[in-house]
Amino acid sequence: MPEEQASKIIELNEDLIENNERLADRNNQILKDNKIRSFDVVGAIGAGKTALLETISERLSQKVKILVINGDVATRIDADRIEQHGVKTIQVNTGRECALNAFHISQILKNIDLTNYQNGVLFIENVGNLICPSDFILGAEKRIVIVSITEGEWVIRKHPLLFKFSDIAVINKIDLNDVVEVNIDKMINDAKDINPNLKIFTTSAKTGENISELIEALEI
Ligand SMILES: Nc1nc2c(ncn2[C@@H]2O[C@H](COP(=O)(O)OP(=O)(O)OP(=O)(O)O)[C@@H](O)[C@H]2O)c(=O)[nH]1
Ligand SMILES: [Mg+2]
Repeated sequence: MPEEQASKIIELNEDLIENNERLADRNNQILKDNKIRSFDVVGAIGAGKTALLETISERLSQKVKILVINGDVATRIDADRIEQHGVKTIQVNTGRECALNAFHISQILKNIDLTNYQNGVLFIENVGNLICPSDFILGAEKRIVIVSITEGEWVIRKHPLLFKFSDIAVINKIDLNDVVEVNIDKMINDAKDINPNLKIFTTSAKTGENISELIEALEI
């Protein structure tokens, strides 16, 4: 590729990311002004993001109003799963894009009646992958990164960026460790090495192990 063309692509990417950050700041302000707590849930494909949000919704929906935005390439399977637990969901299909961006969220915030969610909580489940979401913040107050033991005990060390810029890390599917036999302590230490401020939870969405502790850390 000619050098000039390559530098234009880099500039365009920088513009996109800068523009995204500006929109994310605005989303953050709108959510704060409306007293809506917000969590950006990112993580590996199939790690259990929806399963954990189902359990959290089930346990919290009587206490607070919850809205879940689900990013998915093509379906509304996750949104339908979560709605069964008495919370409202909005599905965003990203098509060829591998992550949600701040524009998606800004459009939703513009088109819903935010007064319905005042003093409530917004969870945003991003498209499952550990790479793309690190480029696009959404404006949520906190970021939760979820992996599971079935991705292998190196998964955290191999994807440091999302762990560096998250507040809470979840290592899920610990009920399967009799079969998978990974060194969970090593995974925890990898996460701590990358980001000593991370709150780390080892959970099972299947048995409910440590879910109460995770919910407590959300301080809802
Ligand atoms: N045994 C076990 N299975 C789990 C656990 N959490 C999720 N699963 C299963 O793992 C599969 C994927 O879970 P999902 O909740 O769809 O994962 P996800 O991260 O939302 O997946 P994507 O949105 O497709 O990236 C489902 O079959 C879940 O039932 C867990 O803690 N233990
Ligand atoms: Mg999901």
